[in-house]
Amino acid sequence: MLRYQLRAWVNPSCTTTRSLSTQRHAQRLYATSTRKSPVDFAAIEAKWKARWAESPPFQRADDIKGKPNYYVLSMFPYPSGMLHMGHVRVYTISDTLQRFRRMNGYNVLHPMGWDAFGLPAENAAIERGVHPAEWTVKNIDAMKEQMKMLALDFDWSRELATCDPEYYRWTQYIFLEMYKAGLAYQKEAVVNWDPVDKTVLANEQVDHEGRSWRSGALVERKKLKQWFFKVTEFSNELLKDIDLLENWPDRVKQMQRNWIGKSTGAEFEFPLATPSNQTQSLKVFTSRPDTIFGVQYLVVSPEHPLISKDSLPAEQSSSVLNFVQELNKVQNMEEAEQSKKGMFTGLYADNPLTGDQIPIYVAPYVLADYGTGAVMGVPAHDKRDWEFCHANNVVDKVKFVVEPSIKEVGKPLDQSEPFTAKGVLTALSGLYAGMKSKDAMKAVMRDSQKIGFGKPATQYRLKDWLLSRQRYWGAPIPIIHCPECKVVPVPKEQLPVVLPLDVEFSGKGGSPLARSEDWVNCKCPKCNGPAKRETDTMDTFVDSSWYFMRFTDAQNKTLPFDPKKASERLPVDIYIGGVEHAILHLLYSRFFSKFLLKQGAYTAAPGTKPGNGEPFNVLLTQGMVHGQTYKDPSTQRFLKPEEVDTTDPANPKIIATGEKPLISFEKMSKSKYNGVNPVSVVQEHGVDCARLHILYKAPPSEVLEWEDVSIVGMQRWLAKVLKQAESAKTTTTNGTQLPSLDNMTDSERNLFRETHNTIKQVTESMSSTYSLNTAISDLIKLSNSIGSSKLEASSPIYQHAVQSLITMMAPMAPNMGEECWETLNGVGCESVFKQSWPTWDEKALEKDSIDCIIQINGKTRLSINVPVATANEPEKIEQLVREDPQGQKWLADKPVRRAIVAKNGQLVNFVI
Ligand code: ANZ
Ligand code: ZN
Repeated sequence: MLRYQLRAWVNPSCTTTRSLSTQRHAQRLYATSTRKSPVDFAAIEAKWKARWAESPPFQRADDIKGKPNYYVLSMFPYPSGMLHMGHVRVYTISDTLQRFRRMNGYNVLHPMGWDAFGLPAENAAIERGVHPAEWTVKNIDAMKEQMKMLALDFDWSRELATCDPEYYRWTQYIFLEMYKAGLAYQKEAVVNWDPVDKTVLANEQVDHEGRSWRSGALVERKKLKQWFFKVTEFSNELLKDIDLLENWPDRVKQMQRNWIGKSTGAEFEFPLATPSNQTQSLKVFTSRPDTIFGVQYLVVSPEHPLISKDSLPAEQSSSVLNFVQELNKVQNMEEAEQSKKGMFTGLYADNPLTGDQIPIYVAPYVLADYGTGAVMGVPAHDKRDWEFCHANNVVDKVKFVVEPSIKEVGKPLDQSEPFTAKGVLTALSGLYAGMKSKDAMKAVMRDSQKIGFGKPATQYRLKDWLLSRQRYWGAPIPIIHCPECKVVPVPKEQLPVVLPLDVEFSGKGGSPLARSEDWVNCKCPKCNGPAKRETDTMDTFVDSSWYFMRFTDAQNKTLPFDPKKASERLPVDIYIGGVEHAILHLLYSRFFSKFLLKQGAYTAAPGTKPGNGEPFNVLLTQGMVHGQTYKDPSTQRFLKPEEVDTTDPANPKIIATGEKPLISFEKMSKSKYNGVNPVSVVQEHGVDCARLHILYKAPPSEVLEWEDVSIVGMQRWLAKVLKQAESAKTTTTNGTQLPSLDNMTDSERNLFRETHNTIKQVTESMSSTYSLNTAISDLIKLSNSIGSSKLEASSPIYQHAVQSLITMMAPMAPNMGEECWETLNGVGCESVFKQSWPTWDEKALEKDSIDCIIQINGKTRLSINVPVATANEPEKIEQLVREDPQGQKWLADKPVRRAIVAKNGQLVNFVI
């Protein structure tokens, strides 16, 4: 469906829905496979792929009534055209969890789509002359094929691509809602400007020397009108509600808190010594009002309104304005902020609390968009102030007004570096001398409030979201600029504002949209006069801030999504993705979700915490996949795989020198030659082994060190389970004739206990701890217990064990899960995925006897098996010891004077 829409848009005459080449590609996948396993995984996978295509084992979420909903979501990918191991990892996790939920009777939503706008497509157009739309559609096709190869079960009926007009129409709709609510606005902001190509550059297009990736020109900072979302309106809610996110990793929550960065302190308003009619005073934000006596100067940011011809004294005005202009030529914002440059403005202010007159400077280390864009300089107690002060010789002597509360008697205060901690106020602090910082802050606040000099203030580091991009490949901002009516939103019934397809990509002379005159020129919806379209497009983070909502109702033609459908499905129950999105994507999604809840676009589902609009209940951040690198120990050069002889995997050698290479695991990258292509892994080892291996190698949230030597372990295990299925093959109906616990023999009881223990452990791993690696090791242990059990394969308890094993393995290894299930139950049986997840009997977990360590006079002598019922009865244990030949030897016929039972009966010390 999706491809239809997109293709129709790209090329209205296109009718193919599936390219032949990708079909052939899929067939070719297995042709080269070189397998060593006795099991023909390729054949088994091909068989089940066909079988599932014919009769899908799962119903789609919409088809099921009366079951609880469950929404499993993995972060949708950018369609680069090639899956990497990180993708394979995240989708394997989500597919496993969603299959588990279905088998537990949930009505699961597990959708997939494409984060399809963005720069790479546009670069491809500039470099290779392919249209971004065409390039994107081709990549989507290729990646979807690869996903299907991995037996990932997504609900493709809800597939979406953010570059599809049917999707971005609603992105535009939500933008208009934001605009109407006063949350989308325009203001000037600094952008990277390429003076040669005359175009705006994204940060990624500026190299570390500050040069344009294309023209090589030094990039300039230029102020342009930009669109913003007022995220800061939600600062407090976004911060406060982090506490509600019980199932998010603490690390991510802390990153969100730091990003929002709430800071409390004071705002002081310093009167100017000679006020001009433009400005009377200068406001600063400080987190340390206790240092007010240490203020030796004030500093404003270069963008501060005080830095203007009208406000500056005539004498200094031109040199100061020159200084600021020069600063703007510094390519890199960050570099400017790091620099210690500064200049005296010629202005002075009064400090009403001290009576001092202090100079005002301008310096780029003060940020325009934090606090008031001005600071009080306290060199003794702030590192940046200290550095600035020393670099510019601002004062003769730094004034230390706070000292450590505990210091050595007689030792003078160390004045060689700033003292930034809180402490006790020194004699230089006037009537506050001797107070602790904490008390001094209160006292200073009280006194300065009385004289109207200061007031308490809260600051957030969070800034409004600059969302406009001077790019082509993004959702057009649905705004029209009319000379008469100014900014006019595009009426909703005229959405989508579709990207024109016939544009030229040269990378020069501004954005292709701005040069597309037919498109730019339009009529004003208000006065019908000639007007122009906004040519900026939206940041791709806008697209991804609401896609999880669209999935709840992906085909809706009249709204972004139906409120009822969204309310039934939201919040997402579990969201899985890379930790690199821990800040922005999650924060913006939280912002959208809270906004849309307020708008009534959906309501909080019953049973969830009401009204907070948090979009993701559980967040599972998966770790990176690192690849094995080989380095030459003498030159530290990274070696290509073909330079290393790995015939003996335990002993790799550098072919040229015979030396042992240095081995480490690092982030996969071309320059380290350590990338792994998932397609070749699957070709070589099979889908299920690849899935199991990836889940087994590390807990989901930790770094996974990929090597495929040990993947044979998974092949062996799967072969073993298949054999066990074979041995337990049944013709009779299973599961009905299990003897009761009391009637089981010891061997039966043992295997039964192992089975139920495993069910309990694996269920917990799948539903709450998500330690899928331990789930696999628990299953391996169970198959070992089955292998070493003395029971006949026809024993109902043996069969029950094998059945449970296969059922629990199926979500992770779906092909082999089906194959083993069919082997066990005969051709024509129902899919393993139609089975319900096994449950455990708490009683079966109880051990009927325990091993008890026997000490005689404090020395360990033997261990005996004691029935659980007698574990805490020393007389009975003594009896058992005496019945044991070994025990009899130690106790002889000496009377026991005292018996001490420890560790719940697992240890008994007899004093004789
Ligand atoms: C005087 C002072 C004395 C400061 C001292 C700190 C230590 P947080 O806590 O992160 O919010 N500041 C304020 N506005 C600024 C701006 N626009 N650009 C750069 N720095 C700015 O930081 C608050 C502190 O950051 C403020 O407190 C101010 O320096 C600085 F011993 O004021 B302080
Ligand atoms: Zn108009």
